[in-house]
Amino acid sequence: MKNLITSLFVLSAFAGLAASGVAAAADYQPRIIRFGYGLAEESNQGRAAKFLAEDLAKRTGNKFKMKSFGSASLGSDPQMQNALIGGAQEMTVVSTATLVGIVSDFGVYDLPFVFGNEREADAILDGPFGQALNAKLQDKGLVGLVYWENGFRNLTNSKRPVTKLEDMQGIKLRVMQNPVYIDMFKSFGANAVPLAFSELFTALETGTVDGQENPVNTIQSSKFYEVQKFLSLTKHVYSPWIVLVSKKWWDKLSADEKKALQASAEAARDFERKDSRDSAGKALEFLKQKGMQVNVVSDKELVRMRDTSRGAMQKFASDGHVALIKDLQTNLEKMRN
Ligand code: KDG
Repeated sequence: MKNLITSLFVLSAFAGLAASGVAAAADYQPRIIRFGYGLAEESNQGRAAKFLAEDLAKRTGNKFKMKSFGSASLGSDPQMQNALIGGAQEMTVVSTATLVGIVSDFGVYDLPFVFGNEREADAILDGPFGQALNAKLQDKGLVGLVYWENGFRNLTNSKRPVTKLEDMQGIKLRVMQNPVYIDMFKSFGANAVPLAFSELFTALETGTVDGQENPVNTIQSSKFYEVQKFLSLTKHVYSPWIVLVSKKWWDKLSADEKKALQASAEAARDFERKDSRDSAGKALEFLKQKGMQVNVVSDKELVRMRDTSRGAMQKFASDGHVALIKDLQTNLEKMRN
C-alpha cells in the first residue's frame, strides 16, 4: 500500500512538473510581427520579406515570429502606414512615394532623372541624407529601418511604343498617388491617373487606364505583361521601398530586440538589392518572351523628358523643399567628382 501511495505521489509530482513545464512553454509567446506588403508573394518584395522573417527567427532564437501578408492583403501602402501609426500592425514595406502625405520630404526620391545608377541611390539612401529623412518619421509614429530597392521605373502601355516625348500625349497613365508623379506625367502630355497599386492590374485589364510605370521586376511579378503590349525603357525615376515599424510597438522592445530587428532588416536589404538586380535582366527577357514589344528610349529623348519635367521639380522645391533638393544635389556632386 505504502509503495502505491509513494508511486502515486511521484507520478503526481511528475505530472505537476510536466504541467508547469508545459505551462511555462505555453506562457512563452514569441513576439508576433504582422508584416504587410503590396506585391505578390513571388516577387523581389515577397522574397525579401521571407528572408527577413527567417533571419529574424534565427538571429533571436525564435523570439520573433514574423507573419508576412503579401498582395496588399493588409491594405494599400497608406492604409498599412496608418495601421502602424495606430499600433494595429507591427511592420510593412512601402514605396517612399506613398509616404508624402505623412512626411512631404519623401517626394524628393520621386524627382525624375536624379539618380544615375544603383550605386548612387544606395549611397544616398543609406547615408546621412536618407537617414535624416527617416528620422522625420519618428514623431509621426513610424520608425524607418532600411531602404529596399523597388528599382528604376519604366513605362508600359497598350496603345503604342513611347519612343519620344510626344508619344505620351493623351495616354491615360496610372501614377502613384503623389504630386510629383502627377505633375511629371502631366508635363509629358499624359493624362495622369493617380491610383493605388492594388487596383492597378484591374484598371489596366478593363482599359480604365492605358498604361503605368514600374520597374521590370514588378511588371513581371504583377503580370502586367498580360494586359500591356508596349514596354519603353526610360528609367525615369529610381524608386525606393522603405521598411517601417510601428513606433508604438517599437518603443516596447528592449535595446537588444531593437538591435536584432535592425540587423535583420539590414541583412534583408542587402539580400533584396542583390536579388532585385540579379532578377532585373531575367525579368526583361521574360517580358520579351511573353510578347511585350520593348524599346529603349534614346538619351536625346530622355534629356527632353528631363528638361520638360523641370516644372515638377520646381513645384516640389517651391513647396518648401529648396534646401532638401540642394542637399541632395550637393551629396550627388560630391560622389561624382
Ligand atoms: O505596395 C506596392 C508598393 O510597394 C510599390 O510597389 C508601389 O511602385 C509602386 C507603385 O507603382 O504603386
